[in-house]
Amino acid sequence: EYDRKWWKEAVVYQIYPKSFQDSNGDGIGDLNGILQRLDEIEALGINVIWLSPVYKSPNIDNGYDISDYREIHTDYGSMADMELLIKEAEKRNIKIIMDLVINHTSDQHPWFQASRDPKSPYRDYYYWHKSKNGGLPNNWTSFFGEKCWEYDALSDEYYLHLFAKEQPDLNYHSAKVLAEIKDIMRFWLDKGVAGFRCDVINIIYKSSLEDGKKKLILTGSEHYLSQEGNHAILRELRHDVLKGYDCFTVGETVFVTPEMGNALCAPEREELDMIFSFEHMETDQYIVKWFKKKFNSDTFAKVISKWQNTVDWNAIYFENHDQPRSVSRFGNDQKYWDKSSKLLATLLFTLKGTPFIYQGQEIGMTNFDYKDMSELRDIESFNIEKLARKLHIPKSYIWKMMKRCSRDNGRTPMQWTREKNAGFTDGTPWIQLNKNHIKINFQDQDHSSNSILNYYRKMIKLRAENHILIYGEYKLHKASKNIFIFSRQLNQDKITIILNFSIRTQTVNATGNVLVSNYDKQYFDGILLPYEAVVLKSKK
Ligand code: TEU
Ligand code: CA
Repeated sequence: EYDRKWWKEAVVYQIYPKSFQDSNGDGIGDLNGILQRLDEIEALGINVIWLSPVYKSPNIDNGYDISDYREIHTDYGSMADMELLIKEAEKRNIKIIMDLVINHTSDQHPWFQASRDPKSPYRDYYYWHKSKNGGLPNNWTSFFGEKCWEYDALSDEYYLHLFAKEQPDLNYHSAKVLAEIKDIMRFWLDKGVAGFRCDVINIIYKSSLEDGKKKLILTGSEHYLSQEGNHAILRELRHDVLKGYDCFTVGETVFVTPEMGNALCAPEREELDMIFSFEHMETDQYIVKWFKKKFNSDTFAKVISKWQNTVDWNAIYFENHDQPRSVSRFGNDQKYWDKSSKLLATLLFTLKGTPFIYQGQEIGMTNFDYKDMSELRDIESFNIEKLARKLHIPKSYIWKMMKRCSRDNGRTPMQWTREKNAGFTDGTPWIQLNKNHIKINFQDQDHSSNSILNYYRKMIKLRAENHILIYGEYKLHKASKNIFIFSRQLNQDKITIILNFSIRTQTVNATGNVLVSNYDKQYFDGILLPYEAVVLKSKK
């Protein structure tokens, strides 16, 4: 038999609170808003909600800069609202996992403020260093395209920040830091949350601060990517905290290879339960995401297959709050918007691993329709734009980069209705809605039996009712230009998934009874229409 785990059988729904549902007209989504939408989430068949950060934060990076891990941001409500949300979700058999952002804090966190004093007991919570030869302490570069040392006049030293300068990195060489983190984790687990999504968790331990080998991106990363000290921390958190609760962890792990992935989430290592790997999300870019190349479904399929074959249990995802919308990227958001959204859903729920849906994906939300920089809100976009201007990249090209790659593509508010502001808010939204909510919205799709939304519901139900789609062995049959075919096998049963990633008709060789077709076909004759997805059942 196979190793059953509730978090393997679950489907997770990611909520980006700021853009989900506003309940008090201030234009910002909030906890009460989520509470009002629990029925919709339940009806989708969701078992777990991953809540992007709702903690106290100056919101330089929308909550990924935490100034108090035990308080709720007043924009989102109160701790009482949070407790109510956990309770109401539980009534619907929905668990909540929190975002655990522990590589860095906000520069407004009391720890950091205290640490600016060289004599403070908090000094070693962060990396403070003197300038080296009149320059920065080392030559590392940050994730957001800037230098990663910031000078602080108060202490006349520099501090390390791998992200924005308002996000100083914590120093895990100090045992006090890890002890604090353990307490924070217990605090939330005791409130009844069912685990954590761990932000950039494979870079938290810096084994040295020496100069890095000069690279196009992330100079210095060989000193902090998946270091042995990082593995030791994860094992310690598992042993001292997580083991005592019925919970799971999913690590957001940047720049991982399948081998590194296994070292982080193979069960016998007792570190993480699963990870978000990035390789499939990087198949449409050169080196960095800002330089896109044409999406090529066979590379996409091959990369996915490689991970399916090497990592036994992975988080399956095509979208999150850092990524453009999948239908605009891997599908076709014009003529084949409906079919290609459904094709991607078919893939999402038939791969081996725990599927994660990002809010709005279930109705096929697309990239933003903004006209210029003034409509953007993301700090990463602002920093990259500044850098690109410094490099004399033409303005029109910079805007093209933003349109295709800005994280704000995934952060436009949830499109609930066709009305003004799409039922997201009665006030002025903190970021503009996509005007296509007239065509793409939850309410209309709820009422239309063959909508994308209802297709998601159908696929989630199918997965829940067929253990073969959860525990069955993965086998690649074909990853060629435009065609991706694989199967799942368990005992004597076999389910074959056939996907046409092109706008042309294709012929393939496959037989079986049709379980699902995004064209509502009853039988399969080997002919695939544009963006057709079919799921066939047969015996081995
Ligand atoms: O993301 C980490 C991360 O790798 C991203 O910054 C990524 O490089 C970028 O989004 C690709 O466009 C996590 C969070 O998901 C992100 O929202 C935070 O900004 C970041 O960590 C810092 O906490
Ligand atoms: Ca609000």
